[in-house]
Amino acid sequence: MEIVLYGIPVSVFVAKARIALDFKGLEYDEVEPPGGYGSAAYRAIVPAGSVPGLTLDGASFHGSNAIVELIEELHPDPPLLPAAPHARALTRALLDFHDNRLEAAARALFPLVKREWREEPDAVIAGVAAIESALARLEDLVRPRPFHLEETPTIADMAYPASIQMAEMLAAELERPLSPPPMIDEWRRAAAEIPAVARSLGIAGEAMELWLAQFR
Ligand SMILES: N[C@@H](CCC(=O)N[C@@H](CS)C(=O)NCC(=O)O)C(=O)O
Repeated sequence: MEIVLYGIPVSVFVAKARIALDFKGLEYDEVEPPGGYGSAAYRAIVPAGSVPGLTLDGASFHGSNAIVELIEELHPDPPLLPAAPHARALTRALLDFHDNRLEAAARALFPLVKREWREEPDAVIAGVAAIESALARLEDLVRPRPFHLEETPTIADMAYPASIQMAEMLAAELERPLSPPPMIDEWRRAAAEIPAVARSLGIAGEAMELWLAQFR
C-alpha cells in the first residue's frame, strides 16, 4: 500500500499522524501540500484542505484522529490505543483535550507573535495564562505510571510532547516562560524518549524555531 502523509513540519496535528506512522514502523512519503494547505491543488487531493492529510493508494483522509484510528485499524501492532473500552474512551478524551484545549490555547499565541506584542502586555499575559490553565486541568486528567493509563504508551501520551514544546517555545518568545506542572513535565519527558516521538519533536521544534525567527 502506498502511503503519503501531507503535512507541514511545524504542525503538531501533523506530528500526531507522523508519530502514529513511525510508531508502527510503516514506510511512507511525507510531502508538503502542493500550493500550501487550503490551495485548490491540495484540495484536489485532500478535499478538506487541512493538514495532516493522508492518502492510501490514492484514497484520501483528513483529521489527525481519524487518520490515527485508520492506521490503528489497518496495522494493530504495536497498538496506539488500549484494548479495554473504558481505557479507549479515556484515551480519545485526552486526545480531544489536546486538540481543543491545549493546542487551541497554544495556537492563539501565533497571531500575537506576529504583531508588536510588547505593546500588548495584557494579551500576552492572558494568552500564556490560558495555556497554564489548560496544563493545570491536564494535571487533573492524567495519572502517569509512567503513561496515562498503563505502562504501554497510547497515542494520547505521544501527542502531547509536541504541543507542550510548541506552547513553551511560543511563551518563551513572548518572554513569559512556561513551567508545566512537575507531573506533566515528567509524563511528557517519558513519552519524548519513544523514538517516534523524539523524531517529531525534532522536526516540529526546528520548524517552530525558523517560524519564530522571521518575526524577531
Ligand atoms: N482537527 C484537525 C485540525 C488540523 C488543523 O487545524 N490543521 C491546520 C494546520 S496546523 C490546518 O490545516 N489549517 C488550515 C485549514 O484547516 O484549512 C486535525 O486533527 O487534523
